[in-house]
This record gives sequence, structure tokens and C-alpha cells, in this order.
Amino acid sequence: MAKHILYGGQLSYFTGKARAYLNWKGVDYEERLATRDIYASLIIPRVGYAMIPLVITPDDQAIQDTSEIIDHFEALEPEPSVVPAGPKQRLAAHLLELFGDEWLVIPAMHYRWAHNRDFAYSEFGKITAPDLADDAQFEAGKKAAEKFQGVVGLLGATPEMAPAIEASYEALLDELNAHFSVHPYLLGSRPSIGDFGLIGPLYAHLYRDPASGDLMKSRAPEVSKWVERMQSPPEPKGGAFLANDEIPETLLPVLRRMMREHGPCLVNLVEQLSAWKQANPDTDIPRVIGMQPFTVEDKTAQRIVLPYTQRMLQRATDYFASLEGDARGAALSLLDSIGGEQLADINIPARVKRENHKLVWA
Ligand SMILES: N[C@@H](CCC(=O)N[C@@H](CS)C(=O)NCC(=O)O)C(=O)O
Repeated sequence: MAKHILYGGQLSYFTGKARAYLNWKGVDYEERLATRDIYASLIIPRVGYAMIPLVITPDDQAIQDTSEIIDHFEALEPEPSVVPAGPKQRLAAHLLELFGDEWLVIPAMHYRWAHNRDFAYSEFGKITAPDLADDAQFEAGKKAAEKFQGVVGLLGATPEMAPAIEASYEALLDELNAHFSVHPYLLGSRPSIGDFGLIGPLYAHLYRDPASGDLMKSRAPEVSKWVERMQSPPEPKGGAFLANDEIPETLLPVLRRMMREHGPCLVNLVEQLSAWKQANPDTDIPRVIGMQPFTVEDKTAQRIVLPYTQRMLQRATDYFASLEGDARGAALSLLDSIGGEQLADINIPARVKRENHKLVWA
């Protein structure tokens, strides 16, 4: 049977997430570079816009979006699953996927563009124009990087926020280092969707970019070992989630950090998207609908509001809303213990979903 093809690159946040998942799940696939030609001949025609990673299945389906890639393979082969069955663990896994996908982009972008700029240009050059000579490749890389660099400040990674972002990220590294010195993955000896969410920022930008990698290896060696396990799993399809739906104590500081930093932005996003829909009922959903305040380590600035983030939030809150009785009580106690009460009864009036690679009203 023909293989699946993963189009992406080592420098890409979300390719790192997809690759880690496919490797753990034992999927037979081949990875190919998303070069300029591949964008023009395949990605843009099939997806409608320039975005990686893209998986092409042996029967020629095009799947963009890492959570759709994971859902696709989980549906084909439900066991062993990367989605825990226990209510607390499953909710925590959804939340950490959301945190990795949509929030840790701030430190990832900060470190890449403040501390690894030339490396990033040359990596962009290698992926976009692998056949050019070094200097021309570097220039091509600079050009290709413009689009990404252009949004760094809009995402919140501004020079004014740099000290706060670095303080928060270093504290997160310490928390994760303490956790991974006890547990191989977030929820035991098997990676979950939470681990795949976190590997996005923590591989390409924060481990592989050299200055970031030096910081991670010296300050948080257990985190860098986890990154290596995630990219090359020693036991694909193996391991188990902790018994009795246990959330390890060492994970609570990470979840609390998420609720403290990301939580208020999620609530604000839901409010802004609802108001936006009322004002623009028949309009396609744009990628950005406005600005919102965000606070990291007591420092506040503004960042863009991305409707897509609500789709990842809904995966967590829909799961919570589906729970009843003891399972709901258990998940609620987790939310209470991490400062996440505001997500328990959140009302999402302007729901979204993805259809044919587009975000649409649900
Ligand atoms: N939610 C998407 C995000 C994919 C994504 O942001 N990919 C980046 C590269 S790592 C990209 O191609 N960005 C182009 C853009 O944002 O326009 C996923 O999970 O696949």
C-alpha cells in the first residue's frame, strides 16, 4: 500500500506535533519538505491557502490541521489511544493541547526571532529553496520568513514583553523539568494529545533552534529528554496513562499557569467572537477579529484575537459539557484546583467548526 506523505519541515511548529504523533502511532509515512514548489503545486491548490503540515493519505485525501490529522488516525485505529478515558485526564489533555497550540506560540516566536534569527533565515531558505546556493538560499529564506516575522509582535512577542515572556517560559521549563523527572509523559508512560500539543512549540522553536536548545538543555535537561522521546518514541504505541484518572501533582503548576495566563484571553475571545458575529452575521470568519489585552508575569500588552483558538477551546469545553454525575464532579474538581472555574460554565454563543479547511459557524 502507498505510504502517507507528511509535507512540512523541521523548522515548523505544527509539523513537529504531527511528526511526533505519527511516530508514536506507528503510521507508515514519509516526510517531504514543503518547498516553494510544493506550496504552489500542492498545498495551496488542495488546502486553499499556505499552511503546513499537510498529510496526503494513500487514497489522496488532503488533511491539514494537526488535530484533524490526529482525529483521522485515532478513528482508523482507536487503540492504543492518545486520548485518555478518565474525565480529569482527558480534560487536562485537551487543555494542554490548547495551551501548546495556541498560547506557547508567544515564547516560541519570541525566542526564535529575538535569539535565533539567522538560524531561522537559513532554515527557511533550506525548506523553501533547497536547490539554491547558500547565499541565495539565505536571501530566499529571509523573504519566506517575512510573513511569520510580521506577526510576532501581533501575537504578543514584543520587545517590551520580552523580560516577562522569558521569566514565564523559564518558570514553565522548571515546572516541566520537575514533572518529567518523575513521569516520562504528562499523564504517565504514554503520551496524550496534551503532550502532542506541547511538543509543537517545545521542539522546533525551543529545542531545535540553537540558542533556545542551549537554554532548554542546561536549565531543564528532563524537558529536552522528553522532547527527544516525543520525536523518536522508544516505545511506539506503548505505555499507559496513570491509573485511577490521576493528575500528577507536578502537572498542577503547569495547568495553573495556563489558566492564569491563557484563561482570561480565552474568555475574552469567546465574548469578542460573539459580538463580532452579531455585527457581521453573513460574513466569512476572518483569521483575526481584533485585539485583546494579555498579561504575563504582571506585564500587560495587546495581542490579536484569533477565532481559530475557539475551536480548540470548544474541544475541551464540549468534552466537559458532555460529562454527567461523578465524572463531571471529578472534572470540575480539577478545574477548581487549577483556577479554571471560568471554563466550567462558559457560554459560547458563536460556535465554530472546521469544514473543508475553513473555519465556519457551527
Ligand atoms: N492549527 C493548525 C496550525 C498550522 C500552522 O499554523 N502552521 C504554520 C507552520 S508551523 C503555518 O503554516 N502558518 C502559516 C500561516 O499561519 O499563515 C494545525 O494544527 O495544523
